[in-house]
Amino acid sequence: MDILHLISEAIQSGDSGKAKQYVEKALSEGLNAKKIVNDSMMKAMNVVGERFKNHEIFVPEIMVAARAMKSGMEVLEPELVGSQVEKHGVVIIGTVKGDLHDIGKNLVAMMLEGAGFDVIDLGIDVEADEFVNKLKETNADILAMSALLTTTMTEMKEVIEILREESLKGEVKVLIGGAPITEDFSKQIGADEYAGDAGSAVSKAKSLILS
Ligand code: B1M
Repeated sequence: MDILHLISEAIQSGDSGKAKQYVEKALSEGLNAKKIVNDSMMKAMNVVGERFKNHEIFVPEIMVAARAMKSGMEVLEPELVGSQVEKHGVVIIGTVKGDLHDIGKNLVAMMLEGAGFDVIDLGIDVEADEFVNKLKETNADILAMSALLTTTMTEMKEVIEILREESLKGEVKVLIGGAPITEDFSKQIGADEYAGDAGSAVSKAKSLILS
């Protein structure tokens, strides 16, 4: 079995030790961190998601898989964050209220940092007011929100409404993403940009700074 396959298997079975060990091995074999994430770790989480949808596994199994994914990501963090010198701007990021999913959000945060953004990560289950207060406090350039549930994605609209009410819309650019988010939804709620994955979140954030 090749190393990417081994990482995927370790994540799917929730074996954090093996996930960490195989990610370290993949790096030592010269594999690129982004390739490890995209061609192995993400795929593993998609398999886990499908199996959950089909009632083959349940929340506890997803939790151990998520833990294994995180232990692999910890190994990759220095590679993804790197030591970019040119600074692009400040991004506030968080997963919206009611939503506890943070693996994708963390990946986006790491890649933004790696690309030279200063990232303020508010974590998960972030209230609309918390986003807006942090924005006022820091004068950040971009407000980045993640949602993984169809039931929580509507929270993004609430945040944008508050930005409008407080005349902050336009002052800050709003970038959104997460599995259920689409370009149409982004337009519908008045976000400035939508990104489908962490790589495009970086390019969209850069273009927002220039716009
Ligand atoms: Co949950 N979960 N989960 N879950 N979970 C999903 C999202 C689900 C699709 C599974 C399924 O049914 N197939 C489903 C949502 C259905 C829906 O709403 N349509 C679901 C459900 C139902 C639930 C619960 C309700 C289950 C329950 O309790 N009955 C519950 C809700 C809890 C809550 O949030 N209130 C729940 C709980 C959990 C765990 C806590 C067990 C765990 C999360 C652990 C954690 O994050 N720390 C979990 C997990 C792991 C998943 C799946 C299996 C994997 C998510 C993941 O980490 N993917 C997921 C199924 C799936 O996505 N295939 C599922 C890997 C990650 C790197 O990808 O997060 O998509 P992702 O991020 C991508 C892009 O989306 C994008 O870039 C990232 C990488 O390129 N992106 C952005 C993300 N944020 C972005 C922001 C941007 C730009 C791009 O700009 C700001």
